[in-house]
Amino acid sequence: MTQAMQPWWKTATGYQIYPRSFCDSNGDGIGDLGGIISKLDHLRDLGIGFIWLSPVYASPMRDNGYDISDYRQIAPEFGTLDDFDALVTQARDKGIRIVMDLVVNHCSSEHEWFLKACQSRDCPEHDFFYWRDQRPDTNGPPDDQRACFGGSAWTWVESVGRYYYGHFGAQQPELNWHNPALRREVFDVMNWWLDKGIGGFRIDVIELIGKDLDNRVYVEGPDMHRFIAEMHAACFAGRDIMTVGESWSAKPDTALLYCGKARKEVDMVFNFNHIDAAWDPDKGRFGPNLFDLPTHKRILADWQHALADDGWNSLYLSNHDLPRPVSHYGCDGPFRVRSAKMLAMTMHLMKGTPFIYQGEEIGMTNANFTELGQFRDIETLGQLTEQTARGVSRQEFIDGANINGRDNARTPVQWDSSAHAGFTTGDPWIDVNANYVDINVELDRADPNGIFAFYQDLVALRENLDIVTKGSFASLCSNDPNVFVYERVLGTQRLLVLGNFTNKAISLDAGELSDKDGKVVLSNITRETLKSNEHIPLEPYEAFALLSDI
Ligand code: ISL
Ligand code: CA
Repeated sequence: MTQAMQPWWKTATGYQIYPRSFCDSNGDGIGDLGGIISKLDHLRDLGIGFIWLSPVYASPMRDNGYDISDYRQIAPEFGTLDDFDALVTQARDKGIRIVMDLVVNHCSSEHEWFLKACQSRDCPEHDFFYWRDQRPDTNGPPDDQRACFGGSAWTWVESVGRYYYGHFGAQQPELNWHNPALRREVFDVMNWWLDKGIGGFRIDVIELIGKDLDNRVYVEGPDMHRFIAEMHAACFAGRDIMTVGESWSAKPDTALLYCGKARKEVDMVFNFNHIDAAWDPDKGRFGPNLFDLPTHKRILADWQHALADDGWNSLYLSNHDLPRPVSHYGCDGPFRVRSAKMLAMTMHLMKGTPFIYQGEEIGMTNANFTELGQFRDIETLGQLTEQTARGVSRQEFIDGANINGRDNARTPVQWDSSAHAGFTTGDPWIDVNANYVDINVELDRADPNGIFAFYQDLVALRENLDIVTKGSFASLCSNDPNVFVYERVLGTQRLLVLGNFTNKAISLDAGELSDKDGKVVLSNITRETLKSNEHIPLEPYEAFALLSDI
C-alpha cells in the first residue's frame, strides 16, 4: 500500500506555533502573523505538513489568547484577517496546512456574550454560562472548588446576584454547553473558519465540555461524548481535515471513545499520561521532576497498544504548557545536541502523528529565570500566590517553576545571534534565553550534524518508510531503566529503535534484541551497522534506528 492511501495527517509531521513567542515582524516585542509568514521557508525546509497555531483570535491576553473575546477576529497585536488569509494561502503553497486552536470550553470575560450575560438574567446570553446562587447557609459560593490559575472557581456578579463558574479563573468563564443555542453559535464559528480552508482544529481542554457541576464531575462529564459527536456531525463530517482534542483525563482504556473511527468524534487526543506521571502527587507541576523511564515507556506502550488497530496516536514531548524536552528528559549541557536527537527519534518513530513544538528543532532549553519578575504566565503567577499562602517558600516555588512552569516553552524562538536572538527589533514581551548566542536557528542549520538536519531526516523517514506509519509496535527491554527500545514490524521488515536515556556509556545486554543485523537508517553518532554481539555498547544518549529483514 502506498502512503497516498492514508489520510494526510497520518504521514505528516505537525509543528506547533505559539505566535506571541515565534517571530515579531513590526518591532512591538510580540510575535505576530507577519512573523510566521516570514519564517514559512524554515518550516517548509523542515518538511512539516501542518502547523497547529495557538490562538490568534481577539483577546485581552490574560492567558495569551486562550481567553477569546471575539471568535471571528484576529487580535490586533497578531495582525488582521487578511494576514490570516495570507498565511493560509502562502502556507498551502508550501505544502503546509493551518490547524487552528479552538478554545470553546470557555471564552474571555470580555466576550460580548459574557458582558450581556452579566447585565440581565433574562437575556439569551445569560444561559451561555454556568450560574449558581449563593449558598444560603454561608452566603458564599456554591462549593469550594478552586480555579486552576488560583482563587475560587466561582465569581460573584452583583448585577445578576449570582456566581459564574470559571475552571481556570474569573477571566475565563466556562461556556454552558448544555444550552443548544450556545452549541449552535460555536459550530457556526467553527464552520466559518473551516470554510476558509484551514486544515482542522486542535480543541482545547475538550475533556471539560459536558461537565456535571452539581455533582462536581468536571472532566469527561456525562455529556462530553454526545457534544463531541454533535460537533463532528455539524462541522467535521465530509471535510478533509484533522482534529485533535486535548484531554488530560483520557486513558488507554477510554481513548477509543474519543478517536475510534466509528465514534465520529475526533481523529486523535493529546493525552498527558506520560507528562503528569512525572509530577509530584502533592505538589503537582511545580514540584520536582520525578521522571522514571520504565513508567514512561509503559505508558507510551499502553497507548500504542490501545490504538494499534483503531484510532490514532499523537506523539509529543513538548508544547506551550510544558518544559523544554532537552532540559526535562535529556541534557541541556554537554550532550544537548545528542540528547535532543535521541528524544526526537524515540518519540517520532512510534506509530502516530508527531508534533514538534517551536524551538524544539534546534534544541532550545528551559528559561532558567532567576527573578520572579521574569515570569509572565498566568498559571505560574496565580499558583505563586496560592502556594506561598499555603506555606511553600518563594524560592521553592521559583525552583519548581523553572523545572516545569509554562514560561519555559514561551521564551522567544532563537533565530540568530543578533540582539534579542533576531526575534524582535523592539523589547521582547518575555526575556530571551541568555544562551541564544550559542543556540539559534542560524547556527544549528549551518551544521550538517545539527538538530534541525536530524529532524529533517526524521520527517523524511516517516514519509518514505511505510513501516514508520503502519508498522506494529512492541516494546523491548521494558523494565530497563536506561534505554528506550522498541520494534516496529511491517510484512517482512523490522525497524528497531533504541535510545540511551542516560549521560553514561553503557553496555546493553542484547538478549532480547535478536536478529540485530541490518542497516542503520538514522543515528545520532556515527554507526552504520549493529553486529550480533552479546552486549551492545552505547554512547551517552546514543540513539539509532535499524532496518532489517525478518
Ligand atoms: O498544565 C496544566 C495543568 O496544570 C495547565 O497549565 C493547563 O491549563 C491545562 O493543560 C489546559 O491547557 C489548555 O487550556 C488552558 C490554557 O491556559 C493552556 O495554555 C491550554 O493549553 C486554558 O485555556
Ligand atoms: Ca509584533
